[in-house]
Amino acid sequence: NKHYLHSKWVLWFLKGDRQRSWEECLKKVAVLETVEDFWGLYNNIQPASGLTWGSDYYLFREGIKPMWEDPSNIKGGRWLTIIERTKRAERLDVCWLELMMALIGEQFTQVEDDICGAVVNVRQKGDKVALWTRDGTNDDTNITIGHTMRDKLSMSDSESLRYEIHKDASTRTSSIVKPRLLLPDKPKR
Ligand code: M7G
Repeated sequence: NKHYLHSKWVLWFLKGDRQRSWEECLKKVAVLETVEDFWGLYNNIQPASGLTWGSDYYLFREGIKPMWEDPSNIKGGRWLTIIERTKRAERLDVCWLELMMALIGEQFTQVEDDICGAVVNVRQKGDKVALWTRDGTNDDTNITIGHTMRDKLSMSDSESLRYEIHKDASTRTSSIVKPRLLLPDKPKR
């Protein structure tokens, strides 16, 4: 008596390795069809906080590769939150788990077709948790998604969420990408 997910999801893992190309480092771990598949996998892999620096997990809808170049991502972007170093122990694994559960539980109702997947980047300079959406110019939908993400991750007002267009990130010359959207919104005056 298994509990089938609304759609299939694929977990990918990337272990940073300067000797190889980014794409060569990206490996498919498992396809998830049921709730039981999800917990069976989750309980048997390292939590994000246990990975070495430069590693990533990606949870994407089956059929969408977790890269900017995929047709579903090419016009898209991401809601990004950077986990403060001092909050790592308390926030990193929780945020990543809550985001994965929101995805497989299709908690982004009405806008689920716009959700491509989620990413956690384990980085010494600050871990990142992000949600990738299909259309970077669809502000209304993306704001709805951003609010849901803030809610699912129980983000406080001091934790900011920024929406970046993948095209801007992939062609960046500096490490700073100007966000298209911000939550909480900048105070208006
Ligand atoms: P990152 O891992 O997203 O963040 O990107 P980081 O800067 O905090 O490590 C690091 C590098 O990985 C990028 O500059 C790209 O060279 C490569 N990379 C990351 N992503 C998500 C992609 C992608 O989708 N496609 C390609 N071709 N390269 C990527």
